[in-house]
Amino acid sequence: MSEYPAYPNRRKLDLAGFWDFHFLPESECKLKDLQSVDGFPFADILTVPGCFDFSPAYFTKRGIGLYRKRLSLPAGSYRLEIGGVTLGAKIFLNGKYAATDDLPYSFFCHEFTADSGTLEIVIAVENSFDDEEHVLFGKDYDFYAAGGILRSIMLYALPEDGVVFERCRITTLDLETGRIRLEADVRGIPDGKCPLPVRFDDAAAAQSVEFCFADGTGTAECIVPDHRIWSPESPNLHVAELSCPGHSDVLQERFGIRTIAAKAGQILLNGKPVFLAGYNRHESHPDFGYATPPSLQIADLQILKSLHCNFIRGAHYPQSQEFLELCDKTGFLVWEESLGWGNGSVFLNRETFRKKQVEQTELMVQVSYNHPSVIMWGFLNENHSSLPEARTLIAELAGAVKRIDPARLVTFASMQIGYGEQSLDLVDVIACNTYPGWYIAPTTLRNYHPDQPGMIAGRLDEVEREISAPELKDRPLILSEIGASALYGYHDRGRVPWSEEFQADYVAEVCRQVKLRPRIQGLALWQFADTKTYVATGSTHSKGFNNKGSLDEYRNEKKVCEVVRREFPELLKEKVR
Ligand code: ADA
Repeated sequence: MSEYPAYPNRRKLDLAGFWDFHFLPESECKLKDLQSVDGFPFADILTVPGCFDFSPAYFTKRGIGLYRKRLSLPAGSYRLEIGGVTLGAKIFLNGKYAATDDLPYSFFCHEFTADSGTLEIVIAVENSFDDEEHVLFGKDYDFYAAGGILRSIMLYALPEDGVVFERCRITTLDLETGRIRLEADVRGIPDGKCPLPVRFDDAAAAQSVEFCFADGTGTAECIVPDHRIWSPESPNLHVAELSCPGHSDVLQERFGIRTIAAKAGQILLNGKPVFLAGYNRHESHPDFGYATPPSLQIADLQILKSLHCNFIRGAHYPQSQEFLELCDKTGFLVWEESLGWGNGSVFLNRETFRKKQVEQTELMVQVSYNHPSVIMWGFLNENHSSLPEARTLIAELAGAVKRIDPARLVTFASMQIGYGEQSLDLVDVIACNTYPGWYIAPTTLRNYHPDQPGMIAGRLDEVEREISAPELKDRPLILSEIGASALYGYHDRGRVPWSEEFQADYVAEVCRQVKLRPRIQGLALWQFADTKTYVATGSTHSKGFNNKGSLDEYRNEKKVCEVVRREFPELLKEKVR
C-alpha cells in the first residue's frame, strides 16, 4: 500500500491478503458476457495483489479469475481503490454489477453506498485478449500478458459531512524561495475564494492559504517553510496537509521541490545538466508476474544503485505508486509511460484505442503527479510514428499531458528515426530505440561482432544526422533502448551472439559511443532483467523470455554488469562536465 496520498481521518481497510478464488476458462465465458457471479464455488484461495496465471494451478491459463472477499461494514459511503489490474475487470458488489475497470496497470476507483451488514466484493479479472474489451493490450505485444489484481486494494469510508478531499497536485514554482502551486480537487467547496489551512511537515501550526475554487478545484500558491530541494543525491521530501475547518476530512500529499527542463540539447535538473544513465525495467518476475512484492522492488533498486544508475524507464505501462514512492525516497529519475507497444495503423485508426490512450495517459499524469522522481511522461512505445495517424495521436497525447502538467518533459520511444519518423517536433526529448547489429544488420554480417564495432557507430551517426534539422537540433537525444541478448551462464570464447561475453562487449561499445557523442544525453539499456514473453517469439527471444536483461529473471548478474559498473560512473562524470 502506498504511503501517500493519506487520509488520516478516514476509516480504511487494506484489502490485500487472501481472497476466495474461482477460475473460468476462456472457452466457457468472456468477461463482456459475464452478467452474474452467483453460483460459482470459489473453492480456491489466492493472494491479492497477485497474478493468477503465475500461480501453479492456473499457470499461463487464459480466462477470468474471479476474486471474492466478504466484509462486515457499518452503513455509509465507501470508495474502493485498486492500484491496477490486467487486462481488465468487472466489479460486482453484493452480487450486482457495479463497475468496469478497462485501463490496464492503471489506478481505479469506485464509490458506492452500503447498508450495514455483509458486503461481498467480487472482482472478475480477465486475461484473454479482446480487441473490444481490452483495447489497450494487443495480443502481439512481446511482454507476457498476465492476469490479476496487480497492486494495492483499499476501501475507504468517505466523510458524510459534505467535504471530501480527493488529490492535491503540487508544482515547484521557485527553487530558491520554495514557492509552490497547489491544485486541490475537493468536493463540497463552492466556486470562489476560500482560505484553507495547509500544514507542512512537522510544523506545529498550519498556515492559512487562500485558494481560488472553480469546478471543484482550488488553486493557490504558497512558500514551503525550511524547504529542501529534491535531487538523486539528496532525495528530500516534504508533506503538505490540507484540511477544511468544520469538516473532518484531511488530505496529506508528499512531494519534492525540484525542476526539470530541456534546453539547448541538455536535460536540466534543478537548472543543472544531468546525464541519465540507467535501464528499462519491466515489473516482472517468474514467480510473481507483474505483481512484484515490495521486497523485490527494493532489491531491484538496490541492484540498480550498485550499477551506478540514476535513471529508470518504466517500460511499458503506468508504474505502481509504491514503486514510484521508493524511487522518490532513493533518488531515481523516472520516465513513466502509458501502455502501448509497436502500435501500427490497425490500433492507431481504432477510435476506442485512441480514446483510451488519452484517458489512461491523463489518469497516469494525475495519479503520479506528486512524485519528484518522475521527470518525463511517455506513451506509445515504438508506435509506427512515420504514419500520419500516429502523428495525430502523438500530438493529442502530448497536448493532453501538457495541459495537466506543463512542468515535466514529454517523449515517446521512437524506432523510426531514419525510417520516416515525423513526430519528433511534438516532444521535448528525442528518444531512440535501436538495436544495431542485433536486429538490423547487413546481410554480409548478420550480427554485431566485437571485431566489427562500426555497426553501432554507423547507426548512431545516422540517428544524429536525422535529428540535425533546425527544429530538432536543440532537443536532447537519449537512447531509450539499446541492447543484445545473453543467456545467463552461457559463455563462449569466440564471443558469439547469445553469450554473456557478446552482450558485455556490445554494451561496452554502446557506452564508448555514448561517451564520444555530445548529442546523447541519456542511456536506458534494454533491459534490467530478463522478462517473460512468449515461446513463439523464436529467434528474437529464447526460452520464452526476452533475454536482453543484464540480470536473468531471478536477478542473477550476467557478465555485462561488470561493464556497466565500470562505464556508468565514467559516463555520469564525463557527460555533464
Ligand atoms: C523493442 C521493445 C521492447 C523489447 C525490445 C526487444 O524495441 O520496445 O519492448 O521488445 O524491442 O528486446 O526486442
